Amino acid sequence: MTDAWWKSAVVYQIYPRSFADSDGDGMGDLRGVIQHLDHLAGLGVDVLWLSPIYPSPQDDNGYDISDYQDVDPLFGSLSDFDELLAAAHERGMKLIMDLVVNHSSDEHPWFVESCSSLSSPKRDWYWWRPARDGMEPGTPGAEPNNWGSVFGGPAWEWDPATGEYYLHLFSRKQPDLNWENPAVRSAVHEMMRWWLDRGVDGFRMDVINFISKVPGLPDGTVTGAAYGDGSASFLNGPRIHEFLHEMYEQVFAGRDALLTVGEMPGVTVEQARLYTDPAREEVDMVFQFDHVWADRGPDPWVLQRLKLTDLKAIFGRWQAGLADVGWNSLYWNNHDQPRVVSRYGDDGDFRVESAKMLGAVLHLHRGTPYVYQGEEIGMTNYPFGGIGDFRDIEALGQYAQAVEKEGHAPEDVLTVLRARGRDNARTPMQWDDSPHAGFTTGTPWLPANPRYPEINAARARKDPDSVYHWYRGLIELRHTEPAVVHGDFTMLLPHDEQLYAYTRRLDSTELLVIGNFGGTPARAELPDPAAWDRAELVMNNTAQPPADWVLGPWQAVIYRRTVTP
Ligand code: TEU
Repeated sequence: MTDAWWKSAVVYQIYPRSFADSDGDGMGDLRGVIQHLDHLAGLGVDVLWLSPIYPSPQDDNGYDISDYQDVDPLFGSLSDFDELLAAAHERGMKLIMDLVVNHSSDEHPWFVESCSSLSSPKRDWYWWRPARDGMEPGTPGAEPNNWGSVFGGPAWEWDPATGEYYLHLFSRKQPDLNWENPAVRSAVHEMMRWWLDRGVDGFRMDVINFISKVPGLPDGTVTGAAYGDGSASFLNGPRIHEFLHEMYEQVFAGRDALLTVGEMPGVTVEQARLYTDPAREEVDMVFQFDHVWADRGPDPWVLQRLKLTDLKAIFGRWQAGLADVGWNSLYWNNHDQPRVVSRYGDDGDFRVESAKMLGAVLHLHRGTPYVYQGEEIGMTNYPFGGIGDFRDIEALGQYAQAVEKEGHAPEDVLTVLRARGRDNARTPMQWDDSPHAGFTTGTPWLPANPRYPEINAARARKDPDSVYHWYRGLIELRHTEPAVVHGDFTMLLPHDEQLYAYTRRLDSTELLVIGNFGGTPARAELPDPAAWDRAELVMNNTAQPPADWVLGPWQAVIYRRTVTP
């Protein structure tokens, strides 16, 4: 397994709704993706991950699926999809789908049938429970337990027709599927095989570590928020490894060259070793969240600045923990995260330098890097004003709960949503300097970031010093330098609050990566600087190499040397 193809691969995530609109309805679509494949092939990425394109009421932008085996007309048709898949394959890129099976849409026929009566054969496909003992169903506090949903409000919705509640960890239009029921599992497996038979190359599995629940669904811990935290009953639940191994056997066994990545909020290193140990046949890699929660304080509505030593401790732990078994995925951005250059970099005067530095520091770790659309041109957060500017169900739901139920000041909540809200990632991809950034000829569903005349793909492709060409270089380095893929990782300067430094070593090749996470010069106090005297400077994001190991603002350097024993 050491030679698994995805170890030297880079994945690019497409959020189809915001990528490119081919028909002027303001919404991105599959033909829009086809039109821009050369931008992606030019970047050198190996795999495309498509966020959900299935029929959906779009309550959570497609993460609420009402038919797992079709394409939403918003995005096109199955034949557009086949064309996209063939066009990606022709360019040597694989394509993986988003698998959203912790929950379906409430408009999925399975759920519609499940609602139809207490004795429906599909009743047990979801989590139905009566009201809390002695409480009047449908009244406040009568929910079967105290859990809150991720998007605000209770995790239970009352169904007056059958007199019971159903569980939804996300919106009430996303009822949780009951994985205890073997019929649910085999229906999911069958659907997955159908996509693989069609030619897709794997899956990114949405909140897959939530699928096994403690069936008693006990009350969660009371935290001071409006609802309890039930996560102990569903994060990495009792049967999760069994379910993933069964999925492997039923769906993936005997098929070559696939990629599976489980999105796992709250996963620990110890659990990830189990999930990604090839001998256990579960998933190839997981998305952990520690490094994107590093700037989250105890109060969710108070912004906390990142401490670089925390970030280094997190990555150091993951690199060490998955060194001998399993594999890391590496990401700064996706459709749920704010833009990294605005978050951990400087999106003002040093936008280009800091975007490049962040890219280098991430990509040179051991693991498979993921690039989210727009990251490769250094796209920034959007200047949101009031709550009316947001579209994301999470932002709207959390705002309502925090302001109306918990008494937080609206301005405090807005400050956090502006900095961290998911809509920052979802504004249209900036293609060129024409209206709406060249995303649509119509009215975009979310406005383009006003910085598009300066920050756009056409301009970046023409400029050899752009973030785009830097990312292209990082991807090429991964493809050509085995030490990037397989080298051992050693963190340096763990106590430095400004510089991020580490080495990678494979046989006689050693790489040194240093990134300055600040706008002032800083000197790297390397343990053995003389060893690097004659090293080759492979990449440098500023005009000058460091003199006497002093890095300029947001500078990043990658050195390579041959180690003589
Ligand atoms: O996200 C899972 C998840 O935990 C998110 O709720 C995330 O922690 C949060 O949004 C950060 O602000 C996945 C999808 O990526 C997300 O888009 C979906 O909304 C969610 O699952 C439900 O399917």
